[in-house]
Amino acid sequence: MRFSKTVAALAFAVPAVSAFTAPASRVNNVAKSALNMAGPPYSGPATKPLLDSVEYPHDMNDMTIRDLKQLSNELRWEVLEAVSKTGGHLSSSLGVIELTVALHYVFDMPTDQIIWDVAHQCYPHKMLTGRRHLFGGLRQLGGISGFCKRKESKYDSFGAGHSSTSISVAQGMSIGKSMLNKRTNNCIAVIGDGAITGGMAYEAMNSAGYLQNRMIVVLNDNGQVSLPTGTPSAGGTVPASQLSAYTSNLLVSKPFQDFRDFAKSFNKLLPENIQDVNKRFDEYARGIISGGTLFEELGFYYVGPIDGHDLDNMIPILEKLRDSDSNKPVLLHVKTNKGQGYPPAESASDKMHGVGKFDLGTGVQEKKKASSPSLTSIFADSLIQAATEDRAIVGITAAMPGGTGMDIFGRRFPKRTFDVGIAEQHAVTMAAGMACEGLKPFVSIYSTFMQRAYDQVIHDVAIQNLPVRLIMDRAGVVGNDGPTHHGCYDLAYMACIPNLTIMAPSDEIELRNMMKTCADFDDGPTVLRYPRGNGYGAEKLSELFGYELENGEVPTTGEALPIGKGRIVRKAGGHGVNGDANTRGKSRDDRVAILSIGTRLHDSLIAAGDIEAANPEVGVTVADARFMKPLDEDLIRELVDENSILITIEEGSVGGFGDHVLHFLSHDGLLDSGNLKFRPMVLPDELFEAATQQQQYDMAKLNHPHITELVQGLLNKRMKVPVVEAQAAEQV
Ligand SMILES: Cc1ncc(C[n+]2csc(CCOP(=O)(O)OP(=O)(O)O)c2C)c(N)n1
Repeated sequence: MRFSKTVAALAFAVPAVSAFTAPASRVNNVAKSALNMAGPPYSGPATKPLLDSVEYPHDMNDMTIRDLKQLSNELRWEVLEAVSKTGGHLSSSLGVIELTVALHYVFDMPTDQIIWDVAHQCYPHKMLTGRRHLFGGLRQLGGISGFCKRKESKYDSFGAGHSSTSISVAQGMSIGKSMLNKRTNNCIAVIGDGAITGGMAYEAMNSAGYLQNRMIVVLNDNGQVSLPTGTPSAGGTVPASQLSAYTSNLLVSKPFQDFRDFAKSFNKLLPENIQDVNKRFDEYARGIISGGTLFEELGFYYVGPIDGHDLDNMIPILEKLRDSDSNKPVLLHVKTNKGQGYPPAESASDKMHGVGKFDLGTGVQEKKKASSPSLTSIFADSLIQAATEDRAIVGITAAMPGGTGMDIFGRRFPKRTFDVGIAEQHAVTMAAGMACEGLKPFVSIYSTFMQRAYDQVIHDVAIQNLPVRLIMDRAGVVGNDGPTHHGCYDLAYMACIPNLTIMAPSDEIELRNMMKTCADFDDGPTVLRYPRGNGYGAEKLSELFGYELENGEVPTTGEALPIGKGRIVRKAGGHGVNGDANTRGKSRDDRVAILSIGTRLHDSLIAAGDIEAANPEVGVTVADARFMKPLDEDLIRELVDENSILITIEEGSVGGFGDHVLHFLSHDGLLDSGNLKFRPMVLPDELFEAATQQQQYDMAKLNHPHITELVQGLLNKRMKVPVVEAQAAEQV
């Protein structure tokens, strides 16, 4: 503990904070601001003496509040400098600089536990816990993660990336500590007003209130729920949360103002030395009838709202909570600004939530020039087209309008766009309800976040065979966000559910076709998954995929596909390679088929050319399954009939497409004769840490050289057979 408890409590369950006897300041001349934010150009301190003196939180022990303010300035600039070089989550970290400093100053990590919800705001925390020097490798191959990770540091109490888990974790830890008779210490969940819209947070608060475990929930309220906040939607252009609207009213509500007046006059009756410290706390304590009600009803002791950038205020309040003997859960409501202290972030519509590299002086981000539109924008455009023709079509997002393209749809059809906050389960079941009434809901959720809504997909959509369109963006490996964000499992977890029709496009033309298929198909639920990234563009589409494009342009409308039918894209000796179909692949032994679903078609085609170039007698056929479900059984039979080697390839985990094909092969008797070599290529059974998407494909061994290598190995085996037999005959 940094301060002794000397001051008696007021009439609250939480004891009073110590008289704040600040040690002499370690900085003599901090009055002048270290940050120049009057720019552009914006600039920061050339040296960071206080930050340099903090390797771990205990190094802050002797600091005064004045020092801590200076430390916060230095830390803010350090975060800006680091993220400007690597990219990453910027504004959430900027918004919690003072909160992080205060929490680490008051509490005693790692004995006390701070659990950061989502953990995209953890950069200042990492910098104060021994990892400042590692920020050059933030979110890079071999570098530190952009989220908290237990294996990275004992100061990362719990790993995250998905939202709304922190209160459950804190409660579990609190129960663990008390059952195992560890000393009474603090479990602190820091959760944003976005993350607290997730249902799991309420499940946790409900149970914490009922079980009455000691824990502190810090509600970091910055009025930003979705990414970006304020997409035009059926709820208006506001944060997607009634709770957010409720908490933002707290500061201005009449009862709150009345209470503050009352608290001030009451405090005047107390001895002066207690007044100062208690003044702040009392103003925020649970008697604030307007604010506490919701959380009080759930069984929490509510404190707030307080200014999360005001260390003078925040530190004594945190100390009070720390020193309380109460076993009641506490909710401390803190108001912050996302992007605080950096004008370009504060004023940006997305608050510079997730950024690439940027210029510190101006805040301008480096934009890579994309040669063709992103798949997300193609999805949005296709949805707008479909919705223009069909009034029953609506779009739903769970707090990700920007990432899913629902913001584009929302601008065109605000009343038909629904942002439900971080509530994937609710989004899917709400869509099921809409489908019952004849609407055609397109629910777009990143593959990784759809995991949250698994039971809803089964129980509310599939079992009732409701025509909900489940759109999964970011399917497959996603790059720098790492393991919590990969969309690797959806083919496996969706394909085992009856009634679903599941598609994965291999390129942007196919994405449009599949969107049209989803829009037209009304006999049951459809699932469409596509990766993070851009289309290939006209040149590649015609050169590699063999499209004959009208006027050399990528089509901007789609055509509905026959359900459950794949297509042959390349025949042996086919498009763009030397040789022709008559001279190669004459016998079945010389014929190879690659059956791809989704993104790997591109690499399959390159591999096919390379294999044929290296083996003049061999012919490689490449097919695109298009549908994971229903499987195109006729196509598989045809490929087995004509080829002695069959490879399946997908950007998904084991248990997905390849396994379903294998299941079919064995039950259809296609393996019985023993003359088929079958190999499924899938993502390996491991977690891919942060890296670029390309590096991750390489690590996964799903690029064209890996396909070539696998096929070549099988061809070599085939060719070795007669040699071995000949040698064996000689020996006899
Ligand atoms: C289950 C889940 N759904 C969606 C997301 C994507 N996401 C990351 S941060 C974020 C907004 C979080 O808002 P808040 O908790 O208020 O933190 P802020 O970004 O405002 O700092 C969202 C929707 C997620 N991480 N987890």
